[in-house]
Amino acid sequence: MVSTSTQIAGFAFDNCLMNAAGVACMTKEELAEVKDSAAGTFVTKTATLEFRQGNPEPRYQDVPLGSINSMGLPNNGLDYYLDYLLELQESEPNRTFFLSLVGMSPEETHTILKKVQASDFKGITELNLSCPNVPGKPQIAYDFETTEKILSEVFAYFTKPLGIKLPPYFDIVHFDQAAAIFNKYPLKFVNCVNSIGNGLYIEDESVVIRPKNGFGGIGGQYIKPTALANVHAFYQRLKPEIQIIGTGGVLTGRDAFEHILCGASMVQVGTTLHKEGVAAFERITTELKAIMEEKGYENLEDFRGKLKYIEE
Ligand code: RRO
Repeated sequence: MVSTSTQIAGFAFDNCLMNAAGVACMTKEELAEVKDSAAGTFVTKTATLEFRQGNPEPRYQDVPLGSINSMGLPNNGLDYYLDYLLELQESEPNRTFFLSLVGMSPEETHTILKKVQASDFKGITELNLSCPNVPGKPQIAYDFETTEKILSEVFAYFTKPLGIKLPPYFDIVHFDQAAAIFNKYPLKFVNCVNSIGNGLYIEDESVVIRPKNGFGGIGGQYIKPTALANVHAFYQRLKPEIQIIGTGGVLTGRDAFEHILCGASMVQVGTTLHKEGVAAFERITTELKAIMEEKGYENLEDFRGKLKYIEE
């Protein structure tokens, strides 16, 4: 019997596939649909302290090789997601879910994390350090000084399981510098990667999304090689207590297999989930299990991180 079960931060999940934050997770209804699908768990849309309308539409476009978005952090506010997660803790006490969040400023991030710390929330928190789409707000994790300051302040009071969502990095020195910072803190995971920020997609003579004159985060097939490189670079550099969640370009079981081979303990599906709906989880799981069966792997530990190099 082949199993795709996994663990993150000591919590067990019966499948390693889940949604990527931003897709199918804005409302309780969408979250319930992911929860009741073949996915192992869900993560909420990144929550800010208060409700946000986000950027003007059109702000998300599926395109043949992926997607482009400039949503601008629309969400229902922390309490909406936290209340739902607290309800689920009662009705589904044997499952663990992820809460994604970030403030519009470091101060707001601390206010939010202190509320989560003070609540009865027993799940996993993902701090989004990589939103590319709020005009005037740079992607936090491209600024190593600010990132380190936030993490050092957060771990002075936050004791619940916490991981971070990262933007893609493109330079070996940046992998080294980022990993050296993350290794100083009791992070449970890093999630690689958010969308590749500020791409431009053109149809005929026009952009396809309204905000920022068409600039937006790129997801889907375009980004798999970058995502795999980030997963593996951090798998090689981070202390073993910090697990990796792999996100980016997962259309098939083969894509999920490659993320795990690069070191991922959980694999998230964004653009494909948007295109195909929650049926994608069952299809990708079936495809992943078929690959594992053919190779004689019974569980993810049999091949996680075991990417082969060409010697000499
Ligand atoms: O809401 C968004 O525009 C958005 C966010 Br917060 C993010 O982290 N990644 C992304 O592609 N879009």
